[in-house]
Amino acid sequence: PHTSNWTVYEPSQKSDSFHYNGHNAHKGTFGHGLLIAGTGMMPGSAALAALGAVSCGAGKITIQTEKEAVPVIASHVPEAMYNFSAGVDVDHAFQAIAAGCGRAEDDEMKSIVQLLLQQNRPVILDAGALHSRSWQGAGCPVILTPHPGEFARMTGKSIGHIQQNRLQEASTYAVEHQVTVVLKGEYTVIAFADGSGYINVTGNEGLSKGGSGDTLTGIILALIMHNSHLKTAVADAVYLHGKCADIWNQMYPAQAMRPFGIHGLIPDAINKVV
Ligand code: NPW
Ligand code: AMP
Ligand code: MG
Repeated sequence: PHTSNWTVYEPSQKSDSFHYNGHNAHKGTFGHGLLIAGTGMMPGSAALAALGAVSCGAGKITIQTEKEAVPVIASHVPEAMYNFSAGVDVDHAFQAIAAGCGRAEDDEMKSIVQLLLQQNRPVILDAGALHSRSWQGAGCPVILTPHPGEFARMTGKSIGHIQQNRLQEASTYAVEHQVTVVLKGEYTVIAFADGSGYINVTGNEGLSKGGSGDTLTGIILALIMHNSHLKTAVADAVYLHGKCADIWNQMYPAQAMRPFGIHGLIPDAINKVV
């Protein structure tokens, strides 16, 4: 990529991501997000994503999942509502949609993604919703959040090659497919369709535990709904997620950090910015 278009990301106090006021605010002001996530086998992924979303200001969250997943999710996120349909109710008044956490890359997920790309709200695709395909012609902003293993599967390249060329590979993909790519891992890179991008410097190995990425998906969902500037919303989300782990490390060892603890650190992470 043209590295002049790439910068280390520093959030601004003025970002709409952190402006949560307004005299007539009500839950509708802050957006109703749809989270298509979790299964009976992996209910925690949906709970972690929903916790990320609610803790970052989502007004309402509806989770489309399997019935068996609900007791686990509801015990951790009583704010969430549910939808058990197999398809997607794209007519519903959601402001943004995130899909894939705790889901397999199966035919059902593929047809859901197909439907999501035909509507006009921003879509965040993670885990089982990431597969090699052309995203071109999508009617909506598309944000892909692969870790290096997922990005290797999407591109057909090796994890080693991806890791040695993180900026180049993420940027090339983003420009070619006209999507936003959040290539996760140490120094997450956020590549945009116009060739520009950010490098995130928050976060540490305390996040290297199954479930951290699911929380990030929920945080992006929330910030996308109340920050109409998509680039800033995504970058603020990645920054905050990493900042939670950095705040933890000021008090405790990274080893003892757990993904379920991330959402509890979000208030401190936001306070450090504003
Ligand atoms: P290796 O072999 O470890 O070195 P998968 P997943 C590689 C759900 N979850 N740098 C990794 O490499 C998710 O949402 C549910 C380099 C391996 O090859 C998904 O739906 C949870 N390599 C599903 O589980 C908690 C890296 O990628 C491959 C890398 C499967 O997701 C856990 C693994 O990727 C989980 O979130 C890096 N930074 N990061 C729950 N509680 O419900 C990854 N790799 O096969 O897509 O497996 O990421 O665990
Ligand atoms: P996932 O693999 O989908 O669970 O996502 C893991 C999340 O934790 C991503 O947001 C990664 O960027 C983050 N993460 C994992 N390991 C590290 C690390 N060593 N330094 C910074 N962030 C990390
Ligand atoms: Mg993941």
